[in-house]
Amino acid sequence: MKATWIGRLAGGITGVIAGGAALGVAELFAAFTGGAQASPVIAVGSAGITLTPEWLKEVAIRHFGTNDKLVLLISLGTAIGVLAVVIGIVARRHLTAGLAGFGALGVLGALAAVTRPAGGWTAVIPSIAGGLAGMVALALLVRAMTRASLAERVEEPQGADRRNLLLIGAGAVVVGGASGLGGNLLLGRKNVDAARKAVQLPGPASRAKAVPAGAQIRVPGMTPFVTPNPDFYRVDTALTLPQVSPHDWMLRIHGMVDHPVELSFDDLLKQPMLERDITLSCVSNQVGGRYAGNARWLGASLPALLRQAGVRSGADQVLSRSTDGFTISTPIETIMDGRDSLLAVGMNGEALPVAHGFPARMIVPGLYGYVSATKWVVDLKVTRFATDKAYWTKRGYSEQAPIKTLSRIDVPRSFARVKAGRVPVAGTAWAQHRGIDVVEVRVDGGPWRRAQLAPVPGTDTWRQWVLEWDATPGSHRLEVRATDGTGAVQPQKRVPVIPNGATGWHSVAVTVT
Ligand SMILES: Nc1nc2c(c(=O)[nH]1)N[C@H]1C(S)=C(S)[C@@H](COP(=O)(O)O)O[C@H]1N2
Ligand SMILES: [Mo]
Repeated sequence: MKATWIGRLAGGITGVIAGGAALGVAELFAAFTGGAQASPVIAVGSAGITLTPEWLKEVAIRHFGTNDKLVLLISLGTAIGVLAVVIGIVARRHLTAGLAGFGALGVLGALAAVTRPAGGWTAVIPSIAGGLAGMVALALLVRAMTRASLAERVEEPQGADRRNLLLIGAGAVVVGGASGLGGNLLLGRKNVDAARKAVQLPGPASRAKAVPAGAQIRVPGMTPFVTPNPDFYRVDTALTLPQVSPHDWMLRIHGMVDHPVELSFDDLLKQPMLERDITLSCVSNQVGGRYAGNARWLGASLPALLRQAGVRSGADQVLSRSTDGFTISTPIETIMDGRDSLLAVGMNGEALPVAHGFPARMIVPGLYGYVSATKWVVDLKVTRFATDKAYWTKRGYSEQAPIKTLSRIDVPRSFARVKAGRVPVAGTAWAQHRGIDVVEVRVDGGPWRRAQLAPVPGTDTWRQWVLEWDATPGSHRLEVRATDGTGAVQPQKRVPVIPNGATGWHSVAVTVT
């Protein structure tokens, strides 16, 4: 009885060691072929993201925020660990079945890698190599283990067999660890951090309007008017950040155009640069949510680039594509209607952070990110909505998606305890490109009172507001609603994020003592 448990434990350990060797070797091969996207765990994770049903993705984004990928990787790691233990236990009695297990995992990784939009056929190599390494390690370990335990039974001098088993085990650990570390280092060298630091952004041909002094409401805990880059929300389908060197970067503008354009990063920097304050927000943002940020962008005029290419009549869509194959469809009419649509290279005075699309991304004020803000963009196809669909519009989201009016109470926070007396209630409201004209607050369903609005540089950013409240002891519910520049009041009706953005009034409950 005890012996079988020890045997199983040993089997589990061999499985984990062989699995570790497999992953390590795969990582090393990934450094030479296919890159990080082809390493099996990343490839399977990315395939998982693509295959995940929308409702689940929605839940993931909502609950894990930008950590959704970390959660996915940890779950995948755990699943692989459990599978490796099972394979190791099975392999003690049925080596062929164990080998088939690692073979199947290798094939799964290879399939996932080669079906990624950016995966060429070489993307199968890391998973295949890893699978083979796992099989070799497993076979050697199981054979050595069998010999060592046979020796135990016939009570021969067993030192040699034991030593042999330990040596093979240690060897597999060293090979797996070293190739994993080495692969990781080599992949790390492909990071574009150094190239990004070396980028010298040109000065703007057209400066942003000065942000008025009072744009920032001075209330403790209030959201900053300009979101610092490290705090800017991040939403994308990329499991590892695309590392796009500005030296290799090329933008193609093609499709229904008179003169297809090819632009290097240097060419792009030679275009007249516009500097603009624009608030970006995500269609997945819930009422009261944090998937919105405001930055000072620097970029070339997208309409000017499209005019250089000469958009043919009949075209109504720009289908933009990032290096990792993700696509976004944007109405040409919106891009060209006079708003400051940008091919951005700078964010708050520095080159775009890698997480926000280095070296270049689109920004169109007034449209949700999923129909306008392609990061790591390399391709603009001028086309028709009738011909081409994009990543999210294939998955049930709307093609036309102007940002809906939202307002949010930032202080006091929900469930805060405040002292009775004058309490500043402050927050943020946005209706990009239409602007915010009125913000109203009411307490416990009472009459609406107009908040004081902070000045803004234009209609493309969010707007802060504040209202002094005479707080009386007890529990109270504060509600907010905004009116946009067209006179439309933010709808009270709660609608979900799918298919074109949530609506509803934000409220917080506070206790006054
Ligand atoms: N390449 C790429 N670009 C993308 C996305 C993506 O998944 N991949 N997501 C879009 C969505 S849904 C949003 S809301 C914005 C978010 O931009 P941020 O991460 O810089 O805030 O990027 C857009 N651009
Ligand atoms: Mo988004």
